[in-house]
Amino acid sequence: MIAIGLCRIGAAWCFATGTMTPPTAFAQASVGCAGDCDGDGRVVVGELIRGVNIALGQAEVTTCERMDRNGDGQVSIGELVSAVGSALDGCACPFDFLDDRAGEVEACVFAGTWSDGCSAADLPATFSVQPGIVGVAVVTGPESPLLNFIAQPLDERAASLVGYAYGEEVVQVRGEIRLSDDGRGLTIVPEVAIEVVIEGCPFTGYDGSFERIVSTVAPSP
Ligand SMILES: [Ca+2]
Ligand SMILES: [Ca+2]
Repeated sequence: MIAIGLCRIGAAWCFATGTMTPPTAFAQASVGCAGDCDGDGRVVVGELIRGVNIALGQAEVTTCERMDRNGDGQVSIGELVSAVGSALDGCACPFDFLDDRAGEVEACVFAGTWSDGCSAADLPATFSVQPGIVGVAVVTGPESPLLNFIAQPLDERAASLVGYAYGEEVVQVRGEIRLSDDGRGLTIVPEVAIEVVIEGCPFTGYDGSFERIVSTVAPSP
């Protein structure tokens, strides 16, 4: 059992979660930057070609295990798309919850949108990853506080919801945050209803997408 405290990146609030048992997956190596076969921190055309060859069954997955994000021994179209994203956007912020480059990149922040299900407009949101913490900040209206979710990574694609903060209120809540296979869609599923109303709708869940890296924060020397 360990005691951990969580803080939202760039925000003034923190809260402790008490004692938690770290998930066993926590200590396992992650797959790192999508498509970066040789682990040099970038994805080049030759690596994309290797991924295509694996997808076509013309090469073994062992020739580039970082293409196979979900470890099923195959390279899917979604996994190729992730690798192309790495080639275009760089490897500094891979779209997963466990990052074996965590010593080099302290925090990654992505921007996206979500729909609350009863509003026509998509609302801005940010998604941040730093070692051991996943955070999602949701715009709830022009005059309303941000709704901040905090979660603890379980594996590359799943994180265990710890709690949320809304204005002065900090509430512990269980549930799950999950990334889509291509790493660009994100859902938040709390186990119980969250007492926050957004544009007249009670918050029941989140289904959003994240396309753009906003910033990276280099670790302190
Ligand atoms: Ca590479
Ligand atoms: Ca796969």
